[in-house]
Amino acid sequence: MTLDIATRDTSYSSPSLAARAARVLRDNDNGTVITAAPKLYPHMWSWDAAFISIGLAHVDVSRAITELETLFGAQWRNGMLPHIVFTEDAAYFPGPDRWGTEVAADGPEHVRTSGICQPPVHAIAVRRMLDVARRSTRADQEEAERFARRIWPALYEWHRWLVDYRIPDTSGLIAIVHGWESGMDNSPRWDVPYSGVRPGAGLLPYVRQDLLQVSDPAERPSSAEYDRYIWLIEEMRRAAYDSAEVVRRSSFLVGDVFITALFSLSCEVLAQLGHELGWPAGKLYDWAANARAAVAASRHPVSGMARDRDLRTGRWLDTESIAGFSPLLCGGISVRSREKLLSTMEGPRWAGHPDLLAAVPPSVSPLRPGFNPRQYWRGPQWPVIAWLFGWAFEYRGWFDRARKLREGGLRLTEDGSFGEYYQPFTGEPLGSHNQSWTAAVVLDWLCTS
Ligand code: 9WN
Repeated sequence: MTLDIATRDTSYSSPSLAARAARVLRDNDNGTVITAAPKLYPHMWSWDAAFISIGLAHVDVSRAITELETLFGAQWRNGMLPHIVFTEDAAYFPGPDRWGTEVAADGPEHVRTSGICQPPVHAIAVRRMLDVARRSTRADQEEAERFARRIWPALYEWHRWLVDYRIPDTSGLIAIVHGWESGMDNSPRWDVPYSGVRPGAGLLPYVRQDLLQVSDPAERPSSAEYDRYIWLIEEMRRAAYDSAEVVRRSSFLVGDVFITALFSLSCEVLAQLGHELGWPAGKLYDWAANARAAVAASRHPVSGMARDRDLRTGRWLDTESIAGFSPLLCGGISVRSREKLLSTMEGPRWAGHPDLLAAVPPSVSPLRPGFNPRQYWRGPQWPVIAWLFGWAFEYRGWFDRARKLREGGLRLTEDGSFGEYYQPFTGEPLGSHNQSWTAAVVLDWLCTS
């Protein structure tokens, strides 16, 4: 499905790149939602929608608000924000029938969703949208403020659900029950826990549609990985998507350090927003502090990289990935440890690797055995991840570092293809082209220089 517009010989000027990015968001608007990508992902994804709303805020504040309202309109009655809100499009597997979330007592009415969640970046999106709107017209500013005030309790409930159901052990890490919840589906982070997932005889046959939408199937997860992904859905469906029961039964239960760090940061951001908008912080600062401490405690004693924890075996997962830099998102470590982590991130094993086209940290280090520069979360660079770290760096006041990530991100994406992810040495766009969240973060980078 790739559009033939991407070669590294092309490099658009900022205004025309911004115009192209805005057009991608417009073209991916199906009238109800802005789909995550034109063909590969014809629905609304939770964390994609957050980034999309940030990009949209630069072109149309009302439309940005609608996007988040649609997502929160699908929030489950128990507070969970689902990872997919389905449109009518049938060209994605697993679709709503396979998820079968109608069996859930807590599901939303009038809209079909998946039964898992994704990283909690939504408070960051609302914060960013508000900041952007405040630089626009008075009408935009007032509309964004009204919206932020209105959505705030729903954001709080979403965070509360994570605390109530997803901190099942004393590590204090937020647990995921499916690699898709991490947003980093086939990252080597999950190889060990997935080896404990054994698809049973009840795994009904299925046809993958994702492989039809990319030029090279090797860029996507393997069939063995997919069997496990789909089996986990079967397990959850059998537990009727009861939040507590799913955590008790799922054969995949991992404390995700990246989600925990984002949760900590988002709690802090939400508390500060509440302060501005007249909502009490409730437990947000406690939740933020506990999550921050859990991230700090997960660090490898030698490398200082944060680690996930397999909660089924009680073992730390030493696999190094971009998630190892999670303490840089939420803080909570000493200045010395922080400097060490920053120099690892910017050094030759990661973003400063001499062969990279752009100084953006890849999903795993090019020096790691098994690094694959073309395969999904096993090596490529993801612009949204660079944006997230850049935003967090700016939030912490590290403006120079934030600027460098922004420059790296723009170098990566200046060909105007808005790839889902990029081959780090050549800058070849991979996966889907015209991916909405890539266009959105490019817009944000360009409009706030
Ligand atoms: C499964 C939509 C989503 C992103 C994820 C990314 C990928 C889906 C898939 O696409 O996941 O949720 O089918 O591969 O890994 O981060 O939200 O862009």
